[in-house]
Amino acid sequence: MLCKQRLSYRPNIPLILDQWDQICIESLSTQAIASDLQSVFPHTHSLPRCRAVVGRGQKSVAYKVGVLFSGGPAAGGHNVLAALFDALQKCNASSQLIAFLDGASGLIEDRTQQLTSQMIDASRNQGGFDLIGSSRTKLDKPEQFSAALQTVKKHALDAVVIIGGDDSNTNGAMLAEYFASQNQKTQVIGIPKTIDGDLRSEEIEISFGFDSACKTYAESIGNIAKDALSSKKYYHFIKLMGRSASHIALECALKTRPNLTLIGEEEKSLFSIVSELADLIEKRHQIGKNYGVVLIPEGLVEFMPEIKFLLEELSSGAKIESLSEKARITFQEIPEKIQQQLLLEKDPHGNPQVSQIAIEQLLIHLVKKELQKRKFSGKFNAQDHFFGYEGRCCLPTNFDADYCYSLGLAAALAVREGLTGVICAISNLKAAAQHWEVKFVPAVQLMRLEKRNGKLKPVIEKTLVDLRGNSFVYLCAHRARWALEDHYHFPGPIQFFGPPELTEQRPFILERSP
Ligand code: FBP
Repeated sequence: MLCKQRLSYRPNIPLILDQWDQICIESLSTQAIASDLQSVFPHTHSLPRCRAVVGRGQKSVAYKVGVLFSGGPAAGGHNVLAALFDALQKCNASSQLIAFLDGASGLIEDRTQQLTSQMIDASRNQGGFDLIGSSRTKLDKPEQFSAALQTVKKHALDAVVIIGGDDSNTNGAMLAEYFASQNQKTQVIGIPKTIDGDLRSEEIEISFGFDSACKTYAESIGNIAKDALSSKKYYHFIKLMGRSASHIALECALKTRPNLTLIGEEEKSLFSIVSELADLIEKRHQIGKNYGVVLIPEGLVEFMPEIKFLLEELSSGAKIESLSEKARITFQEIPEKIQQQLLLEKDPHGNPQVSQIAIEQLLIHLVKKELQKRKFSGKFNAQDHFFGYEGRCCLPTNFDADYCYSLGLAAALAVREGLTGVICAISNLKAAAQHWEVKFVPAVQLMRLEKRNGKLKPVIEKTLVDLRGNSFVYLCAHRARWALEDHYHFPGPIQFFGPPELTEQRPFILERSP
């Protein structure tokens, strides 16, 4: 019933995008990029940043645009498709929106589906990427680029819109460069998607999906905190998705105020974290509390120096028998099941599969051992949880529904104005949607060379938690109190209808502090 109701929600959009025939693009600055990147992007390294302003733009004609989702789902993706579809139709009723099925593999294997108004209408404001599917296919082999070129030529596409995170927009930048090098006019336009919140820049204030995912997790964390407070018998160790960056854990911490939130970027060692947890449990026991809530970002493993060192040795091909003494000591402390998870292959983009590593269980195991060593006389019963997949395909919040629709319109504008190699950015997101601004950032300006699978590759740099930023500073200022005095917040479910203070709440990551 709710899904059906949501079909008729009309997203709020920036005023500027409402004046379709009176918008044009104004170039802002061109930022010089590092010389090692210039040689990788000889045709696209000097694109300017730009923004939409009132003025006379290009004449709208009929366009043929390809679109694909890439990477993990994030709530709101279908609204990007809906807005693209609507805007292209507005340009000319014979425009076509062609979906590449299952992500970039659909592009290189020429698996397509023309999107119709019935398909679009049935997916407005709905979660998931199921209308056209997604994948983590990495574009880096010459034969993949030439296959993509054949596909866009065959379908005579004016543009390809890639809806994805840092790795997918890296794909986009490479594709834009390749098409330019082949004198192929097809534009490549990116949309910032990922629940992780780590694809950011001055103009890209947040990626879509982050708000819906954090609100979904925060509801469950609040419920668990209420259970902890009611039953008073468990410590809940909750791992949260987010890859390397701890944005999701930090955002959920500010929403729910658990007893302890670990932030990967603090780079604490595994054994100091175990000791901190054991201290917390002892102190709470002394005041009669044998329960609590702990948030753990999944990317913590990548920051703990001992595990980082171990992962580096393992990924450089070292066999268990030939690990250095330092790495072996860490490895031996880890239960066998988790040792196996550390040995998992990296994803196609060279990222460790941190969502598959049960760091929450490892911490429970080591804390138990530590408490035994300390001859702890209280009770320590722990429950482990992992919140990840359930937050990626929920119904988008009003914010994500509006934001995604606006991003889709911005992509259509980029098509009309002939931009390529850019990521669409909607900024001033703290304000009401009417006041949002529309900008375009060349993807290469967010890139650097990074070691992936042992080789230097051009990639969009992940934005990590800023340890001097207001959100983290706020957490630091309050964590000692939250540790012992139970200040849990219980946010409850996402609200779609009702007063704006319930339905329009922005993520703290935008507000900067609660
Ligand atoms: P994207 O970067 O593609 O948006 O994916 C985000 C994410 O949900 C991470 O938080 C998580 O580590 C990963 O996907 C899980 O990947 P998979 O879906 O392949 O298990």
